[in-house]
Amino acid sequence: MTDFQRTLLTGAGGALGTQLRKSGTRLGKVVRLSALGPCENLEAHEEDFPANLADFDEVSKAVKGCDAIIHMGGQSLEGPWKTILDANITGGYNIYEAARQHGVKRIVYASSVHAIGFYERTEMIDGNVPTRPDSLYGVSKTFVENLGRYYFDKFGIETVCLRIGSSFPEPTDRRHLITWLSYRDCRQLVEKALSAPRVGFMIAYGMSNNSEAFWDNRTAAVLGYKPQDSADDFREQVFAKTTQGDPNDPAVRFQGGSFCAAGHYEDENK
Ligand code: 15L
Repeated sequence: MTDFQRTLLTGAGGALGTQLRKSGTRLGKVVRLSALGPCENLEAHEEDFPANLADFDEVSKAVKGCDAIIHMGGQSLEGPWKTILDANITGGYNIYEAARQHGVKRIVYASSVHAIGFYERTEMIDGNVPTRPDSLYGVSKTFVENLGRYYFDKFGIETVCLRIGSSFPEPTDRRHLITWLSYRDCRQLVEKALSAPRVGFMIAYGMSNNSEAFWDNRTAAVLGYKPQDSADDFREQVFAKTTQGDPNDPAVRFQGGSFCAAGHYEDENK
């Protein structure tokens, strides 16, 4: 159970934000929901606070009165540079700077596998390896991770960066058998990141209890995370529907999958 009085959940209208709402008051006594537009079906402990992440004044008003933030908002895939810049990079700065100005104590940040996507699948990495982004989206994730480090070192705001793998209802391809994070485990991981007594600045991976792994996730264990689900249960059905692929294809070779094989977004979407 968290001690936070009021927790801001950004990206509350997105797929994972919607799942996290099911954690109820385990996220905070009051949970302030924020998305670009209004959120619906509010529970008694929820309040709605739409804000554009790229607008500092709007973000500042949303953050004021909160003592914790779960920052899920922004662009969740590769996209136009301007979108990444506004929603993720400026948006991330606005969240941290508003947090500093309003005395927020802890931020849980939805980072991504794409911060380290260009590690080979044959490499076992932990949260301390240098980043190797596979996209401008991945670069934006490393930027906000670094904001978290800076705002902890200089101002003492704690951050847990969760490098989320593939959080979907179930794994649908062979890479997901390694990177899958069930919705239930995603909720637990965020709850633990909020309720652990002291986290400082920490990077953990968002994966379920999958027996195939390229992440050493001991920092998540430090938080008390004990995943309940496993992609192993879907192995047969995924193998029946998919093929191995060329091991030299960047989509198969690297941890970031298809993001590593894709060209430059702006070139391909003129
Ligand atoms: C992500 O960061 C995305 O938000 C998600 O939609 C998936 O593409 C995931 O990574 C993944 O690589 O599986």
